[in-house]
Order: sequence, then structure tokens, then C-alpha cells
Amino acid sequence: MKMNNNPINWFPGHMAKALREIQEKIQLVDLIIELVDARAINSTSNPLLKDIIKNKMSLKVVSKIDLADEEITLQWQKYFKENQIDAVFVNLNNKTSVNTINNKIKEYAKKLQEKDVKRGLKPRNLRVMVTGIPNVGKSTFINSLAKKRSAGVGNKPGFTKAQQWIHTKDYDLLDTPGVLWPNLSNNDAGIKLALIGCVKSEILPNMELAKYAIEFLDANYPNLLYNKYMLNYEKDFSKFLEKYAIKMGHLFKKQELDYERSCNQILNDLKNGLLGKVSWERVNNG
Ligand SMILES: Nc1nc2c(ncn2[C@@H]2O[C@H](COP(=O)(O)OP(=O)(O)OP(=O)(O)O)[C@@H](O)[C@H]2O)c(=O)[nH]1
Ligand SMILES: [Mg+2]
Repeated sequence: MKMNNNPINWFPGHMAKALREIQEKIQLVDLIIELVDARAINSTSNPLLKDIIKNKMSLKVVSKIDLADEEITLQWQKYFKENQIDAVFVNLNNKTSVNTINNKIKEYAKKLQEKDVKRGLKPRNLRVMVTGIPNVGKSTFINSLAKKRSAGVGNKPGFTKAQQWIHTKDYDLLDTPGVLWPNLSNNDAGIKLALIGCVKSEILPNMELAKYAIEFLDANYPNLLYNKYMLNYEKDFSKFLEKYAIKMGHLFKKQELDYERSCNQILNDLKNGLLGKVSWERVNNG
């Protein structure tokens, strides 16, 4: 299914500003962490970041693995390893995951400090910034690292704009993330981004989104629909929606079936992982 309207007209207008902000912040740090969503790793990766980062150290943090298809997550892990892209896969609501990231950042801090010592410099704290497109978990990430350290938040003098830093024993973290725009170059990127909540779903008609989702589930995860709704999908979205609306008692003014409400419900169930673990993109298929 193809949609004619560009669903993310929001982004181009803000791209220049976001780019400027990121470029300014990048100068302040040693390590750039890009958060992406495990359910759509291609679409949630920024297309330009690699070029902006240049020779700085970078780490990909793949969030929300608790909502993603485990098999596809494994494929991505293999892919990153083979391509020497440093990545950690996490559920940011899980303490163990946060520890994993923390240890990873400490490895980078150690590397930097060893370099400093080699050059005869006094070793200093690694400086880290977090980037990512909307809703990938940037704030959750920063808060969990900050809470763990119960670090004070304070101004670091000497920059034109006072930046807030979170200090830990091994590294300093910029407390405001850089917001990036998504990768729209692959097939149906806008739809997938709406389905995982990275762009406002109002941008696309809910009916279209739900149709895409149901057809995708039927093709890729045939059991999930029946398991959740106890309804068979007979290759006909309208028919499925009708059966669903009747079953759920979604009525408009107590008479007509309220399909909008039904679509909303299905989309929310999906976004919250209530149908099961679903990934919308595999490695190498956009
Ligand atoms: N299940 C699950 N939910 C997560 C995870 N990480 C973040 N979330 C949820 O995702 C939503 C968005 O997280 P935020 O931390 O606000 O994301 P953000 O990138 O700061 O979003 P913006 O500020 O809008 O750009 C919240 O409801 C989080 O609880 C994760 O690993 N697993
Ligand atoms: Mg945030």
C-alpha cells in the first residue's frame, strides 16, 4: 500500500534548526549516543548523523526490545556486529539494561582517559550526548542514568549557552537530548513511524494505518490477531473491522458502528505491545 501525501511534512521545516543544534552540541562531547527503536531500526535512524559525527565516537542504543520481534532483533545484532557498528539492545524500563549501557559508556570513558594519559594529559571525564528522533526513549534514557547516579545537575561554565550536565564518576552527560528527524527513504517509513508512535498518528488517517497494520500482521504474524481478538482475518480489512466493531460494541450514537474508535483501539493495542512483539522492519528490507 502506498500513501500519496507525505505523512511527515512536520520534519523538513525543523530539520535545519535540529541540524544546527546538534552540530553545536557535538562540539562539546566525545561520544554521541543515537537511540533508535528496535521495532523499526531503519526508519528511526537519522540519515545524516553518520556524516555529522565525523570522527567522534558513537554508540547506537536500540531501545524497546521488549516490544520487538526477538528473531528480528537477533538479526540486527548480527548485522551491527558484522558491520562493526557498536550497539547495545535494551529495554529502558529494565534496570539490567541500564547497567549494561552504563558499563558500555564506562568503556568509552576508559578509552578516552587512556588516550589522555598517553598524550601526557590529565585524564578527564568523557562527555556524552544523547540524540534520536521523537519518542525513541531519550528522556527515559537520560533520567535512568541520572537517577542511578543520583547526580546533581548543574551548569558547566565556559560555554556560550550554559549547558546542563549530569555528572557521574566516569562521564558527564548532557541533560538535554538532540532531537533528530527520521529516515524517510525506505518503503512506508511514515506509516511505520506512526505505528510505533514516533510521529503523530493524526498525520495519517487511522483507517489507513490500521489497514496497513492488520495486513502486515496477517502476512508476518498470523497468530497474533486471532490470539488477541478471537477473530479470523479473511483477507478483507473492511470485513474484519466490522466484525471487530460489533464484537467490541463500538457504536456511534448507539446506532452506527464506530470504525474510528475501533481503529484507534487496534492501533493503541499495537503500540503498547498488547498484541505481542512486532517488528515492522527487517535488516535490508527497508
Ligand atoms: N516498552 C518500552 N517502553 C519504553 C522504552 N523506552 C522508552 N519507553 C517509553 O517510550 C515513551 C517515550 O519515551 P521518552 O523517554 O519520553 O522518549 P523521548 O525520546 O524523550 O521522546 P520526545 O521527548 O518526545 O522526543 C515513554 O512512554 C517511555 O516510557 C523501552 O525500552 N521499552
Ligand atoms: Mg524527551
